[in-house]
Amino acid sequence: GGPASLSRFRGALVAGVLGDCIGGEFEGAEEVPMESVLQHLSGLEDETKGNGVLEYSDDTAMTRCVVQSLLTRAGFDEQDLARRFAKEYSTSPGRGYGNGVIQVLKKLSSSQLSDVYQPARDQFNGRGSFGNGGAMRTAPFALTFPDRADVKRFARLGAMLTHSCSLGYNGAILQALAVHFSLQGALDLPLQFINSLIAEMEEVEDNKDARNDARILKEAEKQEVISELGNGIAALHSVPTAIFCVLHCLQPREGLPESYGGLERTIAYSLALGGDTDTIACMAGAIAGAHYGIEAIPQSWIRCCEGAEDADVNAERLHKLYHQLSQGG
Ligand code: F2R
Ligand code: MG
Ligand code: MG
Repeated sequence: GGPASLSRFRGALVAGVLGDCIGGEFEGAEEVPMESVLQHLSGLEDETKGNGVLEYSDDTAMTRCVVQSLLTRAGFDEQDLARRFAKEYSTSPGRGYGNGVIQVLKKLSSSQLSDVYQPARDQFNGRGSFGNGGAMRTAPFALTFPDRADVKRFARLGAMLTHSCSLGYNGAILQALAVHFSLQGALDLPLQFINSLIAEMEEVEDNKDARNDARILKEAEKQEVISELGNGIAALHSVPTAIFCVLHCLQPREGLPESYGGLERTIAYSLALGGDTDTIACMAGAIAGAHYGIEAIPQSWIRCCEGAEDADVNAERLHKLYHQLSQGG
């Protein structure tokens, strides 16, 4: 499809869900042989192997909250989104949330709360979270707002409800911009795509907070979080990885079946990296889906992932809202 076509919207939202559901199998594994990935993926095509439904995790649970909030409010509303995050967590706490963010979600459900951004600011002794939880749920901002300044502004605010460290919310901006550019067809010229992202992020990070937080991460790295960072739970160590997966898989790759198209290659490659596989595949899936469109996604994968059909229906609604907003309506 052309820039901002319905197919790209559906591709982005559905492939994000698939990345999460399919990637959950390997989350936290240090090493994932490509053979295991291909076996897992071919199992999805063979319903007789009885994979059943692959459940989505926090990545999709929170993305769904963002989608529902944007659609219901016809734009960004931090109070509404905070309420939805809190309600979703209290209804289904077992979706594999990050250990820190659980405290924020519990505080967000308090009726006494006067500032919805405060619980996030209190995280990690006031430093805020640098996890990739803001980035993993940010694609709907790119699928709602045609204007790039709005994508950046609302991706940032949406992430800051749980991630007040600049590394966390800037990771969300980077991921949203990657989906935004991909939606416009920018991956047809990969070098230009990367240069556009770099130029945007240089502007976003040209401030004291961003420079200071980069030092905090270095300090934290030396201490206790080194293993998590190695597993890619930090936005800084997973959003660029997701973008790399998409770029790397634009061409056929050795070790991946020739029958695979670019989207299947991207998901398979993301999983084979190990570490935070559900989240990296979710983010790479959203970018790749915005590039290749819904037609590139195997039907058999859609059938076995919880929430994939809902995402398809919601993509159509977001597509409508996006085009209304682009006409100033
Ligand atoms: N959490 C997971 N997977 C691991 C286990 C799942 C669960 N316990 C189970 O077994 O079912 N996956 C999901 O979490 C990631 C997104 O996390 P998010 O939302 O960013 O959470 P949080 O807690 O804010 O940050 C994650 C961890 O990063 C470290 N960290 C962050 N900021 C820090 C700081 N300023 N100083 C030190 N450490 C910091 C902490 O270890 C946090 O717990 C996704 O992978 C999602 O799929
Ligand atoms: Mg998850
Ligand atoms: Mg994860």
